[in-house]
Amino acid sequence: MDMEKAVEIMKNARKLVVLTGAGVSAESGIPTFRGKDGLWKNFRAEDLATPWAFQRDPKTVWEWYDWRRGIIARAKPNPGHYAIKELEDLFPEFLLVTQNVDGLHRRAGSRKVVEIHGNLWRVFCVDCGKKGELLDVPLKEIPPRCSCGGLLRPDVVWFGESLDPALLQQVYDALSRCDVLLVCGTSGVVQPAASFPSYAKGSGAKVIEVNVERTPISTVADVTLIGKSGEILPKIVEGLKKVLG
Ligand code: BJW
Ligand code: ZN
Repeated sequence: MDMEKAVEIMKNARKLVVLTGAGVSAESGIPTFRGKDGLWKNFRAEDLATPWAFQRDPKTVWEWYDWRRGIIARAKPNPGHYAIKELEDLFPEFLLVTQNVDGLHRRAGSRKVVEIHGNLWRVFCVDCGKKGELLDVPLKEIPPRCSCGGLLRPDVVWFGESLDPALLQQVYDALSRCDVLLVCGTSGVVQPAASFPSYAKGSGAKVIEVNVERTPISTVADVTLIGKSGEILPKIVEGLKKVLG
């Protein structure tokens, strides 16, 4: 029923925005932040993903990233990632906005991707600002250092930090133009992404949500499909291909 409604909404759309969160990578074996296995050594994301935690204890913060980088390096994109890549090919105007820093969407072939919280394979130096990639798994030294001697940090957005204004502008432009926003695997509690669904809705878009449980976004969504994104998203693509011929 709900699946048919979702396909019905999407088949008439030309401009699609997809917003993803950690739930989309859960079936690749990557722990979500607020799930039961999201805790690392009893720290919550809110304890580690902050500039203050890094200033106080860069070693612990980097140990957390080293652990996550190990899991992500061994992980593979799942059917949910591949279905989103297929949606990119089905819609004339498309943007994938991801909160995930794991890079799995690109590994699945997605190209029109905006990583609003950064990418955990990129780093920058807190002293000289030099940017680069750091691919060692595990890291050779913790915390890693720049050639200038300064501390390197992951090129991600922590709590209390601003998102890249140019990227955000691109996202709001897409949200205000889109016919449909498809929201997958996010708890909808971290701003500003948590407000994207109501922003899109306010600009006239339909909102479809895919999650294993209801979230604050469900009250805004026109349809909430309850289930795993790796199972639901391929069904949406299949349903769309059928009606689009
Ligand atoms: C499945 C599934 C399956 C599982 N299939 N689904 C306004 C009001 C109040 C506070 C603020 C506000 N504006 C800003 C703030 C402060 C703060 C904030 O939002 N705090 C809240 C917690 C209250 N926001 C910020 O600081 C942001 N900056 C900002 O707004 O700058 C301006 C400003 C600053 C300060 C004050 C005011 C303005 C920056 C936020 C950066 C978030 N960074 C992190 C870490 C990134 C780096 C890293 O990964 O290491 O981003 S935190 C973490 O949460 C990560 C995620 O991207 C983000 C969202 O989590 P996500 O993806 O939703 O994951 P989960 O685990 O929460 O949910 C998983 C979901 O999947 C669940 O719903 C499951 O059910 C589902 N699921 N399996 C489908 N198989
Ligand atoms: Zn440096």
